[in-house]
Amino acid sequence: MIHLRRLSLFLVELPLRRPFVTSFGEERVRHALIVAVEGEDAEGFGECVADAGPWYSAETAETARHVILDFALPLLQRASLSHPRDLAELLSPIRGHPMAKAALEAALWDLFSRQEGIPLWRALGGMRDEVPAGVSVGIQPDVPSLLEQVAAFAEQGYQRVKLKIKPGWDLEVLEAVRERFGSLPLQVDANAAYTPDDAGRLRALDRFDLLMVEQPLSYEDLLGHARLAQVMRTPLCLDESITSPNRAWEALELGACQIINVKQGRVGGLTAALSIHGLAQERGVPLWCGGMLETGVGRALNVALATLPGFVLPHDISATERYYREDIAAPSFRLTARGTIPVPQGPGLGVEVDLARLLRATVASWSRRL
Ligand code: OSB
Ligand code: MG
Repeated sequence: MIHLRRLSLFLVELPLRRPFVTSFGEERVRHALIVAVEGEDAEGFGECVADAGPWYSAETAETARHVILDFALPLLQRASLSHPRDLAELLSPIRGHPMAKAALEAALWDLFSRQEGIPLWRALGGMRDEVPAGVSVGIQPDVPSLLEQVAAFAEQGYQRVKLKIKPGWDLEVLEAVRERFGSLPLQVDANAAYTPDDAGRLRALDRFDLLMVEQPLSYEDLLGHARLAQVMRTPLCLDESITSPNRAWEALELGACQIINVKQGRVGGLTAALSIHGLAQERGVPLWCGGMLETGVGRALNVALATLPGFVLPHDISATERYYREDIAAPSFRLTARGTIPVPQGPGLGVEVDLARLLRATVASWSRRL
């Protein structure tokens, strides 16, 4: 049984080392809602991946706080859970809000695995002690700046580079990157910046030998992606569209993607991510773990998930120093000479939240007894 005494939320603002620009906007500061649950003899932490504004997803850090405190907490107070995987069922009366649910579930997984004295990756059924690291490079002011950044990341040893694209920052840019880095494993992510009318432009991406094109069309448009997949040689990967195991099943049934970017925070939690993993394993669909510029807490969650056997492609899991000067958790994640991130071996997340740093980054907090 998981006995909970207290639930606390910390809204933190952590400045990014460099602004991160995508087709949907620019992020200079990461706004993260950190969830802490206090059990009998241990504490667990989770991180909500929702941003300050509803640009990547409908959820925001503020809607997550509202849903966790005003709707999830009362459900939690009336129930007793024997395992973190039971939370999703308990919260099922709440429609939507997968990011809010995932953050709470993550804290329970951390608490549970700490109480069991095992690392989270083991509790999830993982099987790796390091995970292949990729890096996601935002839209740059000009092509020379992009080439400079890609060169630096390739030099550091990242196993593949993902370029953010949008109409006008795509074909010419890829031409330049391919010319300079002939054999570098490359993929692109449009964050839904194209429409079915752009099919011609998207087909032109086929000549750059990309590992995949991620989320070219609207988050709502599974059928559009299925039609696009028919005319493209490059595999399609979905990110924003996959908000639950059921949506993953629909996408695969429709042929809307050949690859899934799994973010535990986007699909409703680690348990939901495990069911997507099961689905993908049955069908031989390759998975990789996406990122949302998480702090060390969220990064530890992603690393643990990426140890599962179906996660076979390089992840958007980069070293801490790629994102932050000072993180709220320690130790930080480093890139090995092999281009991997070692999996922490301590109990739970395997990283510790530095309370002083957490409080320094906190702009608002809430705490409730359970
Ligand atoms: O689409 O994968 C995305 C960051 C914020 C929001 C959406 C995305 C991303 C990234 C960065 O691509 C991945 C990372 O955390 O390194
Ligand atoms: Mg993406």
